[in-house]
Amino acid sequence: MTQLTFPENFLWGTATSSYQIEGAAREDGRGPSIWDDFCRLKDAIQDGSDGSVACDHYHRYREDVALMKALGLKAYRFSIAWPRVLPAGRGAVNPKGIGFYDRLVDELLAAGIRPFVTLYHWDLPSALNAQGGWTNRDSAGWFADYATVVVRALGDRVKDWITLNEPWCSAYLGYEFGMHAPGYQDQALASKAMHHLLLAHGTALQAIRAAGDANTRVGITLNFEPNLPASESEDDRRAAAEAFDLLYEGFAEPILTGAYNERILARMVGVEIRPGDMAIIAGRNDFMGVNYYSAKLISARRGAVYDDDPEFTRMGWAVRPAGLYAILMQLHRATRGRLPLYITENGASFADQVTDGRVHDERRVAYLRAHFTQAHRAIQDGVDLRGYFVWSLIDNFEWSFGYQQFFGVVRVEYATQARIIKDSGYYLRDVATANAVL
Ligand code: IFM
Repeated sequence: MTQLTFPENFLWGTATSSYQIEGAAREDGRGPSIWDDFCRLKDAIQDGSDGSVACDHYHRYREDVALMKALGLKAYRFSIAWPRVLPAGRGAVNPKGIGFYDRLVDELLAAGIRPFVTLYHWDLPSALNAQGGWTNRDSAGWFADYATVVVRALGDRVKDWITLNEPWCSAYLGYEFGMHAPGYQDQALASKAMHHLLLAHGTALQAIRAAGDANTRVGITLNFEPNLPASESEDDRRAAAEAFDLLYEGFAEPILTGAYNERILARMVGVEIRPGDMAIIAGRNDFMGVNYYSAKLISARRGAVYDDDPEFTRMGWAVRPAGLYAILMQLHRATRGRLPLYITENGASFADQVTDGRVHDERRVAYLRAHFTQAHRAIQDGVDLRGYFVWSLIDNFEWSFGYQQFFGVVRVEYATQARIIKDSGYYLRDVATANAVL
């Protein structure tokens, strides 16, 4: 059997985010975030939980870094809680807040693990939400100022920065569908949030470069759900190519081309796009982060097809590894291969069982193997893919699903906070060590 080997220096890692794992929500001067507020709303979270304790990573980060080291991982993507650093969102810096990330970065570097830091993974300070949050155009400046504070504090050791995680979720789940914080249901608010998030990304690109050094690299992480043809027929292929894709057209396209297309402009309500905005949004990125979990199947005759799949995860997402190859190739073509890519999230939630102290999560292992294989195929076809971060290092707070979804390659026993490496964790260790799909 031919071994599918990845390029030398390919980075294998895992990803997490602050609100989902840290806990310590009221400790050491952390200010409240929109997720603290949202979790208190009736029925907002399926199991009535919140992230106030989560995986207690704030106190157990050394143990978690040791786990990554034991798994042979060379990179870790985590996010900074804005309200830990700037409790009111702007103004006074909380030294204890930045101190936590300072220690975390040192711990990672001592373990030989390269930090990839996301500046915004959804925990907006409540004080800024009171001023309109992302619907306020000033949010771009607030975000750039916050980014400057963090890069000045950590930029001597952190070289890889991600501005925003999945701005589609912040804008649409947060402001139009009401499923995420701050929980609004208003198309105009979502349109404004979308434009301001993109503007915040572009403004922060400049701020991060100004605060960093010549080795600073900065990009954005977007989530994708590409359209795949339901069959190889010409009609289905055309239908898939022509079908609307808000995730790509609304976010990747303006960043890569500096323009919103007609379909996006037609959906925007009440947004003021000022001269110069699009040039800021299309500022130079050093890389793009790709979050991939599933794809849409499009049939010319039936439209979007939901019932043809062999397998769904516990989230109800169809397992479609070919979509990962498709989006990597689409981005490769759109950037003429000039923009390095990282898979900044990919993984699956399944119901795990502990048997004699082990978690035999063979479905997650199969999911990862199938997706690693597609990533390898894309590299063979010319994609400049530099690394792969599995979502997630540990089971954690899955937003409106609470603690009922399990994405970790390490299980968390929430009653004791004990960590148990799942078979998928050992599999990832073996893949990372061999630098090949096994
Ligand atoms: O847990 C989330 C993460 O915060 C963002 N991307 C998708 C993951 C799974 O839903």
